[in-house]
Amino acid sequence: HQHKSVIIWFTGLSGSGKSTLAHAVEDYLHKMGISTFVLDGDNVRHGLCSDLTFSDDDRVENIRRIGEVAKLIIESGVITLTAFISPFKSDRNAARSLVPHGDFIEIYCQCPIETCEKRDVKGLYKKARAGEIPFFTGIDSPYEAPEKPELAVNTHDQSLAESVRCVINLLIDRGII
Ligand code: GGZ
Repeated sequence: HQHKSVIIWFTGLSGSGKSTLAHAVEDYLHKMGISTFVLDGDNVRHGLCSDLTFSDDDRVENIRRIGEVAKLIIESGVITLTAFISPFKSDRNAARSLVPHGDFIEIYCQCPIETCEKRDVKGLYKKARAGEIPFFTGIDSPYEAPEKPELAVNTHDQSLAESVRCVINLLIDRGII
């Protein structure tokens, strides 16, 4: 299947479903015979960025490295999906500016913090509320929501399958797949 290699950049709070959605979109693309790569906390925060904390400066550096790596991967023709909170607008825009116009698809996983906190898959919100994790995004560290993402998916009301459909439709509409 012919495709354009782009960066699909998911942004949103911890627990908003970025990584789940990125992997579900990846599965869909694989079934179409399209090669992809997912960068997320599980493979980046433990390796390439294991020297970084969650201070503002380190988050900036985290996102800078991820943008550069994603750029390298798309040069090999592989669609790259990134799933990081990426809380700062300026960092997301810097990543966007690394690649040609149209090759950066920003997807906002929109979900009220109350829902993320209720899910609390890893128990991190609970720890953050107890003061055990300082500078937790949405609690005592900011999240700057995108103003004009290519797509916003409501992961609170929508099923995973519906969110995947929205992403795939966007890729089709833009002639990427
Ligand atoms: C936010 C934190 C923090 C703090 C650890 N703030 O739900 P998770 O666990 O898997 O997703 C969160 C992940 C965020 O890492 P990112 O690299 O995506 O962040 S950023 O883009 O801001 O650089 C959470 C866990 O790491 N985590 N401490 N203080 N999330």
